[in-house]
Amino acid sequence: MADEADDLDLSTLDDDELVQQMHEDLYDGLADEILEGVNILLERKWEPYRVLTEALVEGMRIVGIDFRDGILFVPEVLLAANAMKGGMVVLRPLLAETGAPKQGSMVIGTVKGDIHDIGKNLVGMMLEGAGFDIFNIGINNDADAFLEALDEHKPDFLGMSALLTTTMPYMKVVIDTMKERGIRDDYTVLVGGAPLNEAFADSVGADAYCRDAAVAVETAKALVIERRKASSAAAG
Ligand code: B1M
Repeated sequence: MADEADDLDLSTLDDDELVQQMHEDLYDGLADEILEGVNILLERKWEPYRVLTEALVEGMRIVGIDFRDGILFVPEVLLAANAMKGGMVVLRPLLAETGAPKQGSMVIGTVKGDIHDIGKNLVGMMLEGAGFDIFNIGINNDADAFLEALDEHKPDFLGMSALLTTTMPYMKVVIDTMKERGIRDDYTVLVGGAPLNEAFADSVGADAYCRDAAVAVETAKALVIERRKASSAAAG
């Protein structure tokens, strides 16, 4: 497939064909082609968010199905992830450039034992675009790393990501450690990741579960408004 893709002039494809081709190129881990496809769609006046969701996230969903079914393996999925990240580098400043008024700040990271970071980075990018300052502390964070980042940046929100059923319980360890140190109520805790749901978020003591990056933005904005109302009511 790589050879065919080498010969193909992506700019000759119509939008649907191009997006379809990008799903195939992502599957094949072709970073240069993904970059080119992203740039072509942007030149065709696609909104950055549409490029992200329809071309990249959808492509990665397809990769995920074949990974689950044992058709793709870790090295191939890593190549796909790297190709996706290359596209995200182009989209990031565009998503962040909305001129949205400052809303608040978030420390965000993936929990201990988990190295998945695409979704977490995407959430960070979308929140930046919505006016949040983001302190992205990366992957494989233990409770001390999260708490150190909270102490350093004093954000409004803590965001935690987990993609594995084996790592998601670690969110409770982080929240319990915050309780032990008497700082739980200083932050609003949002959690997300493919295997999570609302009930899980409740069970670990998070303030909200965010299904995807768009929901993370809506949730964080709504909670900022709620918090402002509560503090102006308290001030009388
Ligand atoms: Co992994 N992996 N992986 N993997 N991988 C999954 C998660 C899996 C579902 C694949 C499958 O079987 N179908 C499966 C988990 C099964 C389970 O536990 N239920 C799995 C597995 C098993 C593994 C390994 C154990 C494989 C192995 O080694 N045998 C291994 C574990 C490594 C580790 O972490 N210790 C592993 C490794 C890898 C790669 C390194 C190859 C690569 C990661 C590269 C990287 O991230 N830099 C990888 C990838 C790419 C995937 C899939 C294919 C794609 C994940 C992704 O990036 N999705 C994934 C299959 C899938 O999810 N369909 C899979 C795109 C992204 C935009 O979506 O991350 O869901 P997502 O993020 C969304 C929402 O979930 C939400 O918003 C995001 C944007 O809309 N969200 C948040 C996420 N975090 C949030 C935080 C928030 C709010 C919302 O905070 C406020």
